[in-house]
Amino acid sequence: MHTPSPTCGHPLRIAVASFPSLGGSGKVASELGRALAHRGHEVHFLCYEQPAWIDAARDRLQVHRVLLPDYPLPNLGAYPLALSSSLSSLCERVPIDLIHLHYAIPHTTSAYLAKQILSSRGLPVPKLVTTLHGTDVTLVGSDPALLPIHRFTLEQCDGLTSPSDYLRQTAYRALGLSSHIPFSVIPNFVDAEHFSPAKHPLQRRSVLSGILGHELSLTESNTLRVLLHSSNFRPVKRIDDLLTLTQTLRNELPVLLLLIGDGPERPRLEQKVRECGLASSVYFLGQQLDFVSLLRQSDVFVLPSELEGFGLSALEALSCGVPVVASNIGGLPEVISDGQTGFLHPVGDTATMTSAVRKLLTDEKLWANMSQAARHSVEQSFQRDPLVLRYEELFLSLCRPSDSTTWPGTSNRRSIF
Ligand code: GMT
Repeated sequence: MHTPSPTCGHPLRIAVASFPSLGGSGKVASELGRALAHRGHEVHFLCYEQPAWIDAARDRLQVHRVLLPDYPLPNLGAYPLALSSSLSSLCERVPIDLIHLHYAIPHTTSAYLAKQILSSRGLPVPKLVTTLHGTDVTLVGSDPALLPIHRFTLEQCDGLTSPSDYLRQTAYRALGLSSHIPFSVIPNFVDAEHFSPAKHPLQRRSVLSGILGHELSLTESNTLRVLLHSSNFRPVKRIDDLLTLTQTLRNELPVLLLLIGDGPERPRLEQKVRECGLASSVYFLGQQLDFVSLLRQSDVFVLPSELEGFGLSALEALSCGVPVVASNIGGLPEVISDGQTGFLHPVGDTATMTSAVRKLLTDEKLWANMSQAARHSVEQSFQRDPLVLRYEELFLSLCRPSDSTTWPGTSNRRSIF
């Protein structure tokens, strides 16, 4: 394996706990961990299964499997406790400077317990930083069943971050967090080189023929209008609104709705599509690790969610030059500029969402302007590298020894490389 030349003068040892599945928080954690490792930091991921986006050797980081007990107690997930044990064991073996938790529940409580274990044994304790992502503040985080432990452990962190100002404000309000904890807003980011607009419009035909299962003529593929949505298929995504919208539009235009992802709502939605006679217009494509080629061939990305802490999937679409029609809620207005990179409408207002999509599908000039503005907004505000540096600065500032000019990793600790 090629050893990276550290581009940061003060390499840290960072442990990351995140969900390994195909959700936005896991994706952000993986991208950030990979980028920090390439900057010369030593990055350890702790997950209960192999994280979907990480190839440890290629990404120059280490993945530690959180081993769950063979005999889990009924109804009591052992993961939070097992993660605590794994974190404290890792910190005993490797002098970890900072633990970064992605999605607070249950990660922050596990890390807090790990810290208690280490300090009870007189061992050095790492700094804790939690990135709140969405429902760990809203639906799950503010649930009275969890609120006391959630608030307490968040307040034990050395730093908090969220990808949107909306989520930061909501965390203070809904969780009643005390204002003394440093809390930064660091927007989510994309690899804008990877998520880039289509360079070869002719690919559209082969991509769409592949999905539909039959050869399309050039004219057919050019006239077909493609809507895309990707999510974890939970009720909060309001995919029914998307079906309503498609049902209206398909009477006017040749429209295809591509649904990427999986989750609890999928079986019900598949049945609804069949019952409504939409099967020839709506395609469930399942989990896709990389669907950039589909994004590039889409005309509009639609995200009618009830709530979004940020809306990473919308950002990926904008980066590919695909305008977004979404709910005017949560962190979405911080990602999508209404009237410029897409259109925002009240949650559940399927009529106005439908007319916004119709406008984009029928007005070529409007689409071209929005597509360009969408890409430009990502280049201006959501590029990976400057935002990774914001995290790095935060981590370095928290780990800088208060009483000396030496840094962890450069003095009395073994060197990383
Ligand atoms: O909060 C969730 O339901 C899951 C979480 C995830 O792991 O994907 O999604 C949240 O984090 C993403 C990454 O920061 C954001 O882009 C999503 O908006 C946010 N989801 C919600 O707030 C519903």
